[in-house]
Amino acid sequence: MAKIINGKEISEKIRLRIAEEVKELAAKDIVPGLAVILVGEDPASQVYVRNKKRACEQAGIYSESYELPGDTSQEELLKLIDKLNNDPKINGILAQLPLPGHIDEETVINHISPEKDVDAFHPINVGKIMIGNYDFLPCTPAGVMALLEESGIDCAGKECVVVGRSNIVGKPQAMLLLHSHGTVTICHSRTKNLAEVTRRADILIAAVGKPDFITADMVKPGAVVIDVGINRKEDGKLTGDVNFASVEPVASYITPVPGGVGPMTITMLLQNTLKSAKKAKGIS
Ligand code: L34
Repeated sequence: MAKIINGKEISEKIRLRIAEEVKELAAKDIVPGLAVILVGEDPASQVYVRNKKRACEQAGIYSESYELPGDTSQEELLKLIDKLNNDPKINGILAQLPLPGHIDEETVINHISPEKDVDAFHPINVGKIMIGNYDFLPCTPAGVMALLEESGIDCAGKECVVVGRSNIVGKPQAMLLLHSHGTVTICHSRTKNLAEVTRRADILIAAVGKPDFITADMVKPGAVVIDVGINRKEDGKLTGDVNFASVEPVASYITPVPGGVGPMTITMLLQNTLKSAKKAKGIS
């Protein structure tokens, strides 16, 4: 029987700390501001953006959201980003991914000022993370590290296996585990004998985007299993990349979906926005 890592509860605890710090800043007339841009009407993205707005309100962070039609041109989007890059009320800018097919995500990400890149997707921030001297950490991998830390799980010397190699999760996740002194392996669709590799993991991070991809036979007894996947089943219910029912009895710790990594992604976004606001005012 695994201990369930409650991401919602841990999130609430961290968000309270953030809200307190935001309140202290308010006394100095400093209000952190976040701009969230959503292009198109993807229902899942709409939910995440709504959750982000609400989380800002609850933490006392000013937020603006731009919900643009799906046929918005790349040029218009870049113009909006220019405006936000130059707006002193705004400390963080986030373009919710995925963007519609006619817009080049890399161009958009590169257009956001690195100082306001609270997703940490800009190549400057990616490079800083690689070196280990960074301002922002990408929200989802940072959320995973916070879950481990808050659960008292130390990565030093452990076999950490990340399944998935995306720029948003897999690659930066591996780097953060390395910074925490884990022995890190990244697996992907070309990995041979995947189950053999995942069974070595003391800490297994699933970020593949395929429901029920990780099954009990792929997990070492006593492993910590973190499920980054958010997949929507035909009945509309959310499910992770881990087959929870079969893996839970084998693992020592496991995160649920929903209520695991998802809320932490948003919490780390608040943290990055706060950090950016402080940096803009010369407060460290
Ligand atoms: N630019 N695009 C950008 N930044 C991000 O950090 C994201 N991500 C991912 C998708 N695109 C992005 C998110 O915000 C995934 N993601 C995200 C954020 C929040 C939640 C899930 C994904 C979340 O709130 N999850 C809840 C359930 C929500 C529901 O009911 O659908 C949970 O408990 O997991």
